[in-house]
Amino acid sequence: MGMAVALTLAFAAPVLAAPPSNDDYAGREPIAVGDSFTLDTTEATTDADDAEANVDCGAPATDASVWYELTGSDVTVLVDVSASDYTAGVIVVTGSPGSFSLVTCGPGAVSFFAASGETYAILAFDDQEDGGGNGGTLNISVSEPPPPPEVDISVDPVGSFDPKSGAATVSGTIVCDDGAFAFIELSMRQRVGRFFVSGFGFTEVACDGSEQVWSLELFPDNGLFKGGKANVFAFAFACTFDCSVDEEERTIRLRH
Ligand SMILES: [Ca+2]
Repeated sequence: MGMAVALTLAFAAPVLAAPPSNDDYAGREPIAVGDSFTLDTTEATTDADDAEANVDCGAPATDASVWYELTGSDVTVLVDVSASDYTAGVIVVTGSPGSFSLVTCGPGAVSFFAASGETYAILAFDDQEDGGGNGGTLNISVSEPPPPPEVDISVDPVGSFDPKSGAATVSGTIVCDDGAFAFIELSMRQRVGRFFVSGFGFTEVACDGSEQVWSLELFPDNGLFKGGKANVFAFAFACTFDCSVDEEERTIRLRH
């Protein structure tokens, strides 16, 4: 029976970390939709090219910056550095040093339409919003942003009113995709005698993909809401990276 001899080779950790090869514009690394990279940026530096790219952006700092290059293909792309272990920002420019033209910039993630035939330089950097350090583990991904969330609002056929205050309560349901954030605006108009009484309200909903009930108290701008018919216009928009809209207009009945 033989005996396996394991040789342990101890590799010394590098004592001097070198700046990443894409520290400067000239070393920019190709990146494409679907890519996701991590990179140690602690030795990356900032320079005059960063400052030029930041002129029309105004990020608080462009420390520990590294460059990527994306070739457009007529798709909207999402560049996300928010999973980095420091506060990272993104600047996207076209052109070359001395003639940069800002496409977009922002903390955490940006999205933009990457046109076919255009080359985009992407700068990922430490914006120092966390107050210190120089870079860290950059986590950068390029993907197509998710489609705008689905949203569907409905208004209940019967609402209520308070004869004392003249306020009305209108309710309904909303369904919107999990993770989206929705905003509901409601306006109501009721004919009371020779006049119209109107009211307006809004509320927010954290979407979870299931049907959720909303209810809004509308205070009349003038006069008092009363029993009877009223016209309601409900408008909902739900957003992730993009927003979508749904609206419903209906006549409801107000009861005491
Ligand atoms: Ca740099």
